Amino acid sequence: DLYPVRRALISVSDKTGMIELGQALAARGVELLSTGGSAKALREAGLTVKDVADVTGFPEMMDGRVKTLHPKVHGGLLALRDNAEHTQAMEDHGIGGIDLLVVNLYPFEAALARGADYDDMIENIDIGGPAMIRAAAKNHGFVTTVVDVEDYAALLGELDANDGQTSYAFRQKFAQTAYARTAAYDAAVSNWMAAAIGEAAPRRRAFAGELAQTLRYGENPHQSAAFYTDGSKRPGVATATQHQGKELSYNNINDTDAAFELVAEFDPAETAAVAIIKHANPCGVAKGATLLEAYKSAFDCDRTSAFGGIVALNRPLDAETAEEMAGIFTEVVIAPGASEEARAIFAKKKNLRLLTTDGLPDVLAKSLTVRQVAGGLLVQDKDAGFISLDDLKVVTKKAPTPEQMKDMLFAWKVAKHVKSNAIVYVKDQATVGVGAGQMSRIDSALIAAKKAERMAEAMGLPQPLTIGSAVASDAFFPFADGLLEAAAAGATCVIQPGGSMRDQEVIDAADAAGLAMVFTGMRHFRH
Ligand code: 93A
Repeated sequence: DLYPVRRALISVSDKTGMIELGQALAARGVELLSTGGSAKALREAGLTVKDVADVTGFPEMMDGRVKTLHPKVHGGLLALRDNAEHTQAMEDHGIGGIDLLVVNLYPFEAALARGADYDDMIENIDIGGPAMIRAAAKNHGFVTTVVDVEDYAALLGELDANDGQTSYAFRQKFAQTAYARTAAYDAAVSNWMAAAIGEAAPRRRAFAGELAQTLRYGENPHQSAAFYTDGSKRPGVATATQHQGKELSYNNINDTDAAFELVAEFDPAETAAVAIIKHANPCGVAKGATLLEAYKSAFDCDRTSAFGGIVALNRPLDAETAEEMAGIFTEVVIAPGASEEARAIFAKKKNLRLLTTDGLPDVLAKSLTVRQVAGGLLVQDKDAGFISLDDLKVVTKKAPTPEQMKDMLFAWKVAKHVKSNAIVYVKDQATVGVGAGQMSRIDSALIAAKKAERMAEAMGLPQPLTIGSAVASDAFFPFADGLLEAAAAGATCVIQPGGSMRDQEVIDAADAAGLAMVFTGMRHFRH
């Protein structure tokens, strides 16, 4: 199953490592063919290269749109070397076999990331490259296809191990990668087009991912798992740099994402903010004049659950906050950067993983969330819903004070990131009770209040922090009972979407209890 590499075609947009590869191939006696820019660079490095234009007898034309789309190229890639008719056709038409194809495509994804305009995007759609990749990969019985710069070393290793040949298994594996690459490429093109024409539900939708990490297991040890990036390069857990500690697990990645997306709700230019996450739900979120202050307040919401939690910061980690965090067992810390001193402090905590990114996730960016159901995929816009003061409608006799308004808006932002049914109590820009994921709203209200009571006892406070708090509900109260439970816990103002058949009943109950209440007109279910 070994097949020799005698002739290679190199056509790459990303020229990283190309010269070295060309030299290594030439040194192994491989004849080189190449397209315009690639050929030029190889030649300038002193290599002997044949232009594809000389092979086809056609110049590269139409701004390069047509350069390799020719039977002399595709025949050389597709011909079955052990088929008499195919080899006869090669001979009849002067087609030389191409045993190795090295291609990386026009940088469509990079153009997308930099927000290129429509025409620029169109020009960045590679046609000849994918055509060659698909042809070479189809003929993996004889032809080796390489589409990633990071695979050059493996290719050369394979040639050395097999005296200038590649094995069938090697070619097959690289063919699989090649088809995944062209699939991902076309997925990016079609998703870009769907967005460009404002098509929310295209009849066909393609998804693709690139392996970032194989995971030891999934949510549980008997489930296998892997982590794929979507190519968007958005700041977040998928593109973060890990500075220390063992590999992240499936659950770590999920929780880290939840933490970072939540803390990104708070503009670092305005305030420091910290979120502590357990099982994808916040067990403490706070703003503060400093990260340290925010961290302490977030921690005080639910010290019990914060143990072994995942912490996200909206500003680069500083030394004083790192010092404070080092006192408690924390699984992961993610921040848009970390000072040298902070890193040195964490370096002593071997089990703590520190991740840094180049920035915060853009909470308003349009993107999709995908969830699998039996036999299908559920796709929706990511919840980038956003309300400001002007959107709020005061529905009670009592109007909230400016302080209450601030706490309600804070609670609302947090509630968006809490699994439904979500009830969030907030006092002085810090959560003081979070009720998550209950099947009844009243239970979420009760659980959050109960936790606040327990914290008050543990901290030796005279009364729970929910006394005098603002409370947010991610969806409307269907009955007055949930609201009354929050009032019993000491909440004095309420933020909720409104829109229930029994809104009036709920408003009356709020008035009777002396609460101020605002409606957002927007719901934040999260399941
Ligand atoms: O415009 S194309 O779709 N038409 C082609 O026939 C073609 N052949 C190769 N783009 C084509 N390519 C691409 O050119 C390759 O996929 C590669 O990304 C790039 C390399 O061009 P150069 O060697 O001139 O830098």
